[in-house]
Amino acid sequence: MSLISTSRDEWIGTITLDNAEKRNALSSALINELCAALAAFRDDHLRAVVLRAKPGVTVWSAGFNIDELPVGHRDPLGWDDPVRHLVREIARYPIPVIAMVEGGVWGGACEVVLACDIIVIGPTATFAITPAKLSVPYNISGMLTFLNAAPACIVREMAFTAKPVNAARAFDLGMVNHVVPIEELEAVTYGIAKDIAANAPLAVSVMKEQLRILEGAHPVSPEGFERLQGLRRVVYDSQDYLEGLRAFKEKRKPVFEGK
Ligand code: KGA
Repeated sequence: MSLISTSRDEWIGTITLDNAEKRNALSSALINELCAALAAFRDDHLRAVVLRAKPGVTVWSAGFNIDELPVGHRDPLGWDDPVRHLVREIARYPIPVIAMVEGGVWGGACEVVLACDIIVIGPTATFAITPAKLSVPYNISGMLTFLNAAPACIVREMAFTAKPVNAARAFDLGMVNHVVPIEELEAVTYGIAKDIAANAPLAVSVMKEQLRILEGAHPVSPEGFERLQGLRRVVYDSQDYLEGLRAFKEKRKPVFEGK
């Protein structure tokens, strides 16, 4: 059974997350389907893609599929993890991707949405950066996605508290482009997609790539990189990491001891 559905209307493609039972958690299966849909739209030379969930969802996506996180002593969010693949795919995708969001956006899904080119949300949208709830060391490029999307003090508050930010605050902080009443969500989103599709696709595509490269222009020294990876390793080698996974499976609050 498919975990997403797709449709297209002239130059605009739509990908709809469609696994409500698992709250659209970003399993490798779902991400594989999503990447295949993106590839098909690219091959068909579409000009804008809308990434959405089904109307009325309370959870847009619950983030990384926690059941697929490795059980200890292995980087849970390394180069090859499915969310990293998807974020890279969206960032390098030659066509603008517009996230249309209602409901909760958690952890890795928050990064995916913030990696999209334009974000239009309804009043029920919320955004949470959740690694501290699980004792997961988020990866370095992922932290950069957050830093490029919100002021540093807000990223700190979101990452340290893991509390969701509501739609109005996300808009006030400049994290999203538009917050609109639910009945206008589709009209505003597809209006933007149509404006993009009416413009010169080569120019749009090159500007997207320019912005990606400029946003990523944060050199890190080899020593700095190794230090960050070493610090992350302490977290995924910890008992707290195992406790975070166990607590989620057992549907209880984790008890973290800082070791
Ligand atoms: N991974 C795997 N399964 C998940 C999941 C996730 N992230 N979120 C939900 N599920 C499953 C859940 O186990 C349950 O399965 C079903 O989806 C419905 O969830 O039916 P089952 O087999 O028991 P639930 O909890 O009953 O739904 P709800 O009451 O509507 O609550 C929705 C939320 C989203 C509030 C709740 O499911 C939740 O708190 N999920 C975890 C959210 C989260 O912490 N996500 C962060 C994932 O980590 C992440 O992205 C990383 C790596 N990170 O932050 O570093």
